[in-house]
Amino acid sequence: MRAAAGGRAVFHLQHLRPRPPCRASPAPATAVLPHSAPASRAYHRRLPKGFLPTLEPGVSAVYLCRRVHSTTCSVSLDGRLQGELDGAKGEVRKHETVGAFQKIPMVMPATDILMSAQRKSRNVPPTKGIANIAKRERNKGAKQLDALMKELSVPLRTYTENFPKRRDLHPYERSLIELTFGEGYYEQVLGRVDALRKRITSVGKQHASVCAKSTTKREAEERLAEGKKRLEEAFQHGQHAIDDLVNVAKALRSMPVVDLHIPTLCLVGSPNVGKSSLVRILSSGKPEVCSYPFTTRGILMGHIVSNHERFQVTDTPGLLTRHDDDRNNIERLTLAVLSYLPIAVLYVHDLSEDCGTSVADQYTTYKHMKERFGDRLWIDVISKCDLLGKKAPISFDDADEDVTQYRKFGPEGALRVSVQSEIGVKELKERVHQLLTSQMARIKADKAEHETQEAGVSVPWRS
Ligand SMILES: Nc1nc2c(ncn2[C@@H]2O[C@H](COP(=O)(O)OP(=O)(O)OP(=O)(O)O)[C@@H](O)[C@H]2O)c(=O)[nH]1
Ligand SMILES: [Mg+2]
Repeated sequence: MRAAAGGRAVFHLQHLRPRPPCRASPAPATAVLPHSAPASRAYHRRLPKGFLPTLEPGVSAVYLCRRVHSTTCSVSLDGRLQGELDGAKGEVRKHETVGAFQKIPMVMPATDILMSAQRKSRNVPPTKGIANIAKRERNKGAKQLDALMKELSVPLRTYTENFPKRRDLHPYERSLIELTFGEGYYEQVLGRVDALRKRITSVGKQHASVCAKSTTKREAEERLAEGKKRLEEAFQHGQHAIDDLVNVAKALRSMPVVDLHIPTLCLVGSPNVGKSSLVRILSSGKPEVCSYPFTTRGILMGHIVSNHERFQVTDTPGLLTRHDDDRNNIERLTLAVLSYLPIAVLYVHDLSEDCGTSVADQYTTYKHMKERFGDRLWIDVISKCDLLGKKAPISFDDADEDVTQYRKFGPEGALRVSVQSEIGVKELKERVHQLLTSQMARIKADKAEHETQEAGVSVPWRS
């Protein structure tokens, strides 16, 4: 069931309504956290309950990041859609970039920050030339407390300043944050880190000032010890916020990176229809393939390299037949890809119903997706065609003539493919290549149009 090829996805921008994390999904999101190593378990220990891994199990985050690290680029989004997104806030940003998660700072674990701060502050000497013992001691105490306060608070300031603000992120990355951690969690963690920084600064200043007023050597020593104790207590009291930030940073850094300038093929369809099996034969991506729905619970990027051309392929979680408002966060990841990235769609239909979703339900979901994202370049694939016609014919009494047609032939122009029997695979690869080449042309045209607009030159054929 495994093979290789490559592809890319391009995304468009449409409305994706934010919702709090849904726990009524077919299985708890936390049940499929990537990797089972103890380190991995520790890493996820403090992630929020609604945490949803966007990285496929078994896929190396490091591999993905290293591979596409240099692909961060700027992209101009469709003006209307970007306007829709930003209009409400009165902000109009014409340029959006992806790749912010690969630039977030490394966060030191709280215990390391504390140990380093204690070591450095301990070695701070008094100002040279103070002959009076009491004055020298209080000078040293105040300086050491000031140093401890700074060593504890400066890293926290660096984090809060250098983690991207959600409003500055590409809409795709914004939705990844929301769907992965749950609404507001990211800001909440950064807020707690900032609150800790303020508390440390306040406690440190207060005790340094008290120490500086000591009248004897002994008093200065006692006030220094007391100040250190209070600072350490304040830090330890709030250090969970830093540990949470460590986990947020790790999760964000391991998210698959997409290059918006490379054509991307996005596989979409109901659960268990064979999307991941197709990703395996089309690209370098190796998503898990299993005989139950929602095997794929996150976004996975694979690549196709052919004749010096590079394409991206993204596997997505299956879509159930229901209203978008009722979708769980796993399904919403698929909508985020479709909504915000410039992708071409490969829609997978399983007319054998081996997937467990009826043909009628698959048709309903397909129609909805086609209405919503029909402006994308698109291929329909009927999967598992080795299973078609194997069962004794059953007469269906479809209420809708369109469903009857769909049951027999699938959507117009659909390709019949079987990964298992290798039927239609060559033709599929050719069609995918054509599609992605057309997508490349679209990307170039959009880029040229954007550059023309940037230069302030009117485009006569568009006016
Ligand atoms: N007979 C047959 N089975 C297939 C074919 N392609 C995939 N399958 C089987 O269908 C099941 C689902 O395949 P996946 O590729 O995991 O399907 P998916 O759409 O990615 O599933 P989710 O990620 O759960 O939405 C697996 O048991 C596959 O072995 C095919 O061409 N023929
Ligand atoms: Mg899958």
